[in-house]
Amino acid sequence: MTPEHLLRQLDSDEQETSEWIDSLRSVLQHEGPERARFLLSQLASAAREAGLNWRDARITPYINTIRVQDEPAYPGGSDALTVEEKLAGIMRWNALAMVVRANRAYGELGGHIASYASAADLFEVGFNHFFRARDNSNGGDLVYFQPHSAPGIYARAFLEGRLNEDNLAHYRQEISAAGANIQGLSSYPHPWLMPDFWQFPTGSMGLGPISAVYQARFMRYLEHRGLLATQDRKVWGVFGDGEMDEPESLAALSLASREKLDNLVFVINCNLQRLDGPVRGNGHIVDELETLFGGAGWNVIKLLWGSDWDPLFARDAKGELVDALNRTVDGQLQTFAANDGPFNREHFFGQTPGLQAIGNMLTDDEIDRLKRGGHDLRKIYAAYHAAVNHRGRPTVILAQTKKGFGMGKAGQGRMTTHQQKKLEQSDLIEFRDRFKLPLTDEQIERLDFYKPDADSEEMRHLHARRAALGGFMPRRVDARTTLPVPAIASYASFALDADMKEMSTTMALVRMMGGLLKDEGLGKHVVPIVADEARTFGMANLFRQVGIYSAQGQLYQPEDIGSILYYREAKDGQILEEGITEAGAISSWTAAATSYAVHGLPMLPFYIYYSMFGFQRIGDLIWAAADQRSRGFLIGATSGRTTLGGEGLQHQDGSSHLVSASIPNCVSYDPAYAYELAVIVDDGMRRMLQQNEDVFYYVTVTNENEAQPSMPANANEGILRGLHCVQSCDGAQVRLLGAGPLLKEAIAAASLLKEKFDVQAEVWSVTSFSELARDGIACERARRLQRSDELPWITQQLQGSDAPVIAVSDYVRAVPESVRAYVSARYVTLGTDGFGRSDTRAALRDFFEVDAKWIAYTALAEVWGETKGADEMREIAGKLGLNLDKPLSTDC
Ligand SMILES: Cc1ncc(C[n+]2csc(CCOP(=O)(O)OP(=O)(O)O)c2C)c(N)n1
Repeated sequence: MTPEHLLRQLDSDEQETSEWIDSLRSVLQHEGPERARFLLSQLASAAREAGLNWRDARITPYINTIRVQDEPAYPGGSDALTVEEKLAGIMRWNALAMVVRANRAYGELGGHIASYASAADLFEVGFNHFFRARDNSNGGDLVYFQPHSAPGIYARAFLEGRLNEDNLAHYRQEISAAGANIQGLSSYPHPWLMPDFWQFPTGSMGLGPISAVYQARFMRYLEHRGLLATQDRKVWGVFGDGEMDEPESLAALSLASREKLDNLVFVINCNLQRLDGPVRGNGHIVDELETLFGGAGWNVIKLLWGSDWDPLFARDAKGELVDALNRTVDGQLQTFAANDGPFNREHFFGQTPGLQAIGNMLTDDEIDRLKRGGHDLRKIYAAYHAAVNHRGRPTVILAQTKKGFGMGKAGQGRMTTHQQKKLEQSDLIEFRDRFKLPLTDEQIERLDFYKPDADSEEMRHLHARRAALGGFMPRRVDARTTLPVPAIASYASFALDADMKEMSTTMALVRMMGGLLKDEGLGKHVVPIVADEARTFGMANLFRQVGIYSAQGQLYQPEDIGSILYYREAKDGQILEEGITEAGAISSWTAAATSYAVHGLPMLPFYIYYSMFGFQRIGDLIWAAADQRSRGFLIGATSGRTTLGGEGLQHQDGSSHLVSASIPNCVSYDPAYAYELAVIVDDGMRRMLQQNEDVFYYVTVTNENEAQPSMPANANEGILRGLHCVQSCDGAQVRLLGAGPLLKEAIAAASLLKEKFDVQAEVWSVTSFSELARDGIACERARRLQRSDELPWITQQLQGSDAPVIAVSDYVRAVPESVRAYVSARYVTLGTDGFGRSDTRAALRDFFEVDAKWIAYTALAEVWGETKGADEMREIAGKLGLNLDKPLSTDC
């Protein structure tokens, strides 16, 4: 039972109630809304003082928020409405034809009809009246499109002349299309595969909403820092009601209102269904979302009923209709959507005599065609108009629609409609008739695409509207703008000439960033991002240097104002301090990392985080950033399963390099030395900012202090390709490959081997197993396919000796295993498979068998091979202080 219904039952004195309400109405009429609001808040505080514990129910009745009398006139009047309705019908048909055709040809391709069928009108009003494209005078609006509505966006681009029949015929056939020199159409918005079209990949539910919020916030950041005028631009997000179940969808709602993002509009397509069935069969998803968004401080607009309901509400003097709508749960509303006029008359309007009388105002056919708000262009326009004019808060429009709208008995409101890709001829004919499409039965049978004549009213209107709004969209532009990259010596000479000074690679990175931030050309484009770990990484000095971004500036005197590193928030602050939200921080990073294309303004974000909470926790957001052709640095700090020490199981990362290696445009490094890091940062900046390569860098740094050598001569290429020699040795009996923080263990092992066992070892630093493996795969393939004789870098470097090679990494063994095929000598890997532990680095490295002693033991076992028996090896282990009977690290 809804609150209003309950209230009515509880009303013990209806006359008193109506006197109060009349007073309010009279105040409103004679003194206006401001006074009414004041009185209500006075009442509320009197209630509070009296200890009534009264709270406003956040749910409003199940009707439109915008009253009929407040609706603005529709631009272009009824003529425009008629043409735009026709256009929406054409888009629906072409989208449907595209999906059904593809599946007639290849049943496995999939695709969706019902989602766009429900969203078409929401999109059309946006395209015809609100969504502004980027043109010379305006950066334009940004729209995050519901992914499985993509067919509708293609259908529109077809009418606009941006896509042709060949493109549409290659929906979900990107590879075959490329073979025929045609641009195929991606299943979902995909900037990697359709780089001139899609801007934002939204295919994974929940990522669109959080990305849209942080994009709107990033635009404010650019504005407040004086880098870009963004104030009259909007970010629109059109999402599904089912999608709102994803935690990421709701994760940033309070940030959006806290930051007063009135440049942000969400349109939630509440067709009340998700894939399997109703979103909230036994309740109202709209009311639930109203509470959530309203509670988070958003302006909420319910857009539930079309104009044809207005006369019915006008007749509803006793509130029976509103009551019935309040009572009717979503599962039932779906059933009403799936059934015809007589069914709805009997089961909805038949509930009470009063409702029956209201229902009698309409024929069965009119009842059948009663529109939900999200299918009524006039109502949609009113909601969008209110949203874009609302100040001080973001707006959400909860638009009620019917899933599979117009798909007839076979589809509309059916449980199975989400995945429906085939329609019977009779359903297609019904669809044609419903949307008055000028297509013959044969054309319908053949699923012909339909494009009105160029000089038709529809086409002229469509082009005129887009011209007025700045051109076509979505459109992705990469103007290939470059940024100056400072000379490496200007910010990293301390690392290149470290001369055995002690520091951690994290410290080195932060110092380099400090230098880059000061650079005259590049500095202002650098975006340092943290998720409440700046102090952990020694970044507190940047607080003062460049300030923490805050739209409000700093409204308080910070406790540490007297210190030189005080916590400085500023409206033009440069650091994005996101608080404890890795999902939010990576969304900011992506906004900055794609600014070169989205805003035509290249930025260079460094997001520095606990490496465990990166690829593992927010891997899907990183995948989407990759898809979006991000350029920037992800810095996995406090990395390494044995290097982080004390933190234990949930903090010690041993797998991020495995995942990062699987992302094609992610270049990963696990450097050991500050000078390696400097070379990597320099290279990354050059590739991303000057050569406009669509790559991003993942670099792990650690908090272990160590003596940093200066950079040896000729190391550059090896560092970047993944392997360089740091201790060569003529006639080495074994080669030790150490990665990142374990390089020093390999070096110590070499000394042990020499001093205690007279075994000569060479030591190599592996800066990137994944780059070595990629190179290996490419060379091997070229050898097979083109009979190329180029050897992989690792093979070249290690050739000329068949001494065994021992590789050690602070990541799982699968990381060093990835290059096995390219090492011709005997190859043994040591890694940190298993759960982390809280203990000292020394204890952890012994536990995972990756310390100098275990490396030395492993080397001896390989060098000596079968010449030494078990007893002798046990004796050696004893000398080294190793326990050969300890369990495997994965067994405990
Ligand atoms: C993270 C993720 N989980 C699951 C899916 C698969 N999926 C695609 S659409 C969909 C249902 C979407 O329902 P809703 O958001 O209500 O949109 P509608 O199609 O009803 O408009 C699901 C489960 C996905 N794309 N992403």
